[in-house]
Amino acid sequence: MRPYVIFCSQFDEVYLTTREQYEQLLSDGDLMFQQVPLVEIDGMKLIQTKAILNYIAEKYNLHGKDLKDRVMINMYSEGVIDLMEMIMVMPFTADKPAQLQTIEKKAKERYLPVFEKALSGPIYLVGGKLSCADVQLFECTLMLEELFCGVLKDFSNVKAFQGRMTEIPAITKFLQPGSQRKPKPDEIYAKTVMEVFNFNKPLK
Ligand SMILES: N[C@@H](CCC(=O)N[C@@H](CS)C(=O)NCC(=O)O)C(=O)O
Repeated sequence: MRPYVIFCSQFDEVYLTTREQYEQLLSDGDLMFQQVPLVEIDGMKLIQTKAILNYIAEKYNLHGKDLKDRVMINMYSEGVIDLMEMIMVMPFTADKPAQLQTIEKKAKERYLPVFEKALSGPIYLVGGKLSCADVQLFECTLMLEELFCGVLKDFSNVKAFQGRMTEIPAITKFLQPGSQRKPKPDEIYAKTVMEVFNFNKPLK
C-alpha cells in the first residue's frame, strides 16, 4: 500500500502489508475516518491526503505568496490529483485496456494542454515560484511516461519543465535508484491492497 506513516527529518515510511496491521491502526484510534494515509509530523497524526499536502506545502513555503496564488495552486493541484487518481486506481480496474485508453485521451486532451499553456514562458506554474502544484505535476508526468512512452512529445513546455524539476537537488536525489520513490504498481501490490482493505472485487 502507499505509505501510511511519515516521521520527520527526511521521512520514514511504513507500508501496510497485512490486514492485521490495518486493524491495529484502527484499534489504536489514529484513523479518524478509518482510512490511511496517516502522516506523523510535528507531534501530530494527520489524515486526509489533501489536508496533509496543504500542511506540508504551508510549512515548506510551497503554497504561494498570497491568497490569489494559493487558489491557482490549488486549482492546478486538484487537476493533477484527478489525473493521478485515474492512474492510481488502474491496478484495481477490471478492464485495464479501456481504463488506459481513457487516461491517455484525458491526459492528452484535457490535462496536458492546460499545463502546456501555463508553462509557455513561466518556469513554474504559479507566481514564478516553486509550489506543491509543480511537484505534483512533475510526479504526474513521470507516472504518465511510465504508462505511455513519448506521451509528452507534443507538450514541449511540460517536457522542459520536467527537465528543470529533475535538477532540483532534493528531486535529483529522489530519482536515484534505491530512493523512496514508489515503483510502478505490480500485481503483488494490487493483491496486497485488496487483502488489507477487504476489497473483494475489482472496480468497474
Ligand atoms: N479522502 C481520503 C481517502 C483515503 C482512502 O480512500 N484511503 C483508502 C486507502 S488508499 C482506505 O484507507 N480505505 C479503507 C476503507 O475505506 O475502508 C484521502 O484522500 O486521504
